[in-house]
Amino acid sequence: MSILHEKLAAKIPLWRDSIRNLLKEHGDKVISTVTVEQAYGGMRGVKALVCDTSLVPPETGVVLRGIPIGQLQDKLPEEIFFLLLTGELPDQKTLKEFQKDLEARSNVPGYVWDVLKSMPKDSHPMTMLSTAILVMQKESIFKEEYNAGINKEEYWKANLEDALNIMARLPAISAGIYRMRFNKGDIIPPKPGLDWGGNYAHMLGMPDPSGEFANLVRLFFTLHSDHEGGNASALTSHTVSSTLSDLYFALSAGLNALSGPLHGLANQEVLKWILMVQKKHGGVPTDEQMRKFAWDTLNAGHVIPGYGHAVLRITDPRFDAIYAFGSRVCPNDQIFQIVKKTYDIVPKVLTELGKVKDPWPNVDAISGALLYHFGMHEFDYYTVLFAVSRALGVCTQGVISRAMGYPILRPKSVTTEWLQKEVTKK
Ligand code: CMX
Repeated sequence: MSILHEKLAAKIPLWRDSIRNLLKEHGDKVISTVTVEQAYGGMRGVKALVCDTSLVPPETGVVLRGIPIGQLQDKLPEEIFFLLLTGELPDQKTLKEFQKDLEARSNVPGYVWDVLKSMPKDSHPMTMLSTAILVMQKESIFKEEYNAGINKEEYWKANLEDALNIMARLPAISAGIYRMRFNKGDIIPPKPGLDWGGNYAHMLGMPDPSGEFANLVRLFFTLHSDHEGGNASALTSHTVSSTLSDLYFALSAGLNALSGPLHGLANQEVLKWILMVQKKHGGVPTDEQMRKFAWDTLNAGHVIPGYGHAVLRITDPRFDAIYAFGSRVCPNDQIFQIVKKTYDIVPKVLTELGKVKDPWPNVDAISGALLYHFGMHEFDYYTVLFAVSRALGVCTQGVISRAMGYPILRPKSVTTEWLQKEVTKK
């Protein structure tokens, strides 16, 4: 049994009590209203979900279990998983025990590799990752125990088992996808005793004499782990999981949502865009050239990838963290320099456009530039790193949702005709 079982078994009854009391005493209090504009506008700003793992205040950026992301940059992703799930960072002894538990679960079933190998050679890496997770669904402990008739009070324990097994296998699967899809040679086995992110970097097989690539991977995973419950990937997973589908189904579905260019695929779109800037200007553009390039993108009816956010109203602190890393390890790298130039110019252009609520960069505006610097030039792969990290948030949210007994998600929709009548009612 995982050390997390013990921790959670002690906390869950307290969390359940506090929610029960909140509902009993304040269940009828209004916390949000919905306008017609919000109903048509992707429900932006409607407060109708609970997610205790993280919060995104628009003016500060994501806070994980009460700790701003900026203060967690030096934590390992597995520490973040522990934090999201329990509300506490593990001490060194607990961390070691948890890492051993993950290592013991990390063996990838052979049929996963067979399925991946049989996929079309030009499959998108996100299609491969989502497929790999889905094909492992037959391993689900939740499904098995549900079929055996466990009490619903115990659902979270089975979901936790699934979460841990998925987490443990994700580095090997995702790194294997990189090697397979981009003809990098044989799959590299994990190195016993290495941390979760470090092992992922090792299995990718990139040259890393300074160890800074592994540091970037750890930072990347820590930063992208969780971003409230309402973003498209977390919400999709939450919806699927609320039907009592297991976490294999839920995570695979959530990662399909992450694969859109307005969400996690934006990091690959950014790199494509930056390389176009580089090609057109033979290097770093002048301010005026950058400005024109940005306007040309907008005038062609495209978004500028990596800029804007549905919730944030500042430069994303996750952007700041990777910017600081880049300023330390590769300040003179040309791609990094172009990213800096976009940061100088694009917010002004988007502000001039007039309609963009957040003209500032999000994390995707910079993450790919650093991967590129370290020699990962296959930008189709970048969203996989986002996905591995986002699995931390999605899986922990899934365990907590079952522990709290949240019901099947089913908001009410109305027709345009209903709205037209409603707004003109006396
Ligand atoms: N470039 C051009 N136009 C933009 C824009 C951008 N970067 N960001 C927003 N806009 C436009 C919207 O498309 C919208 O235009 P219309 O009214 O013509 O439809 C208008 O500005 C208002 O949008 P908003 O309220 O500011 O933004 P939304 O909450 O609707 O959308 C987001 C948020 C992220 C989808 C949007 O900013 C965007 O498309 N950004 C580029 C893609 C990107 O970086 N996505 C990654 C986000 C982070 C993540 O999930 O990983």
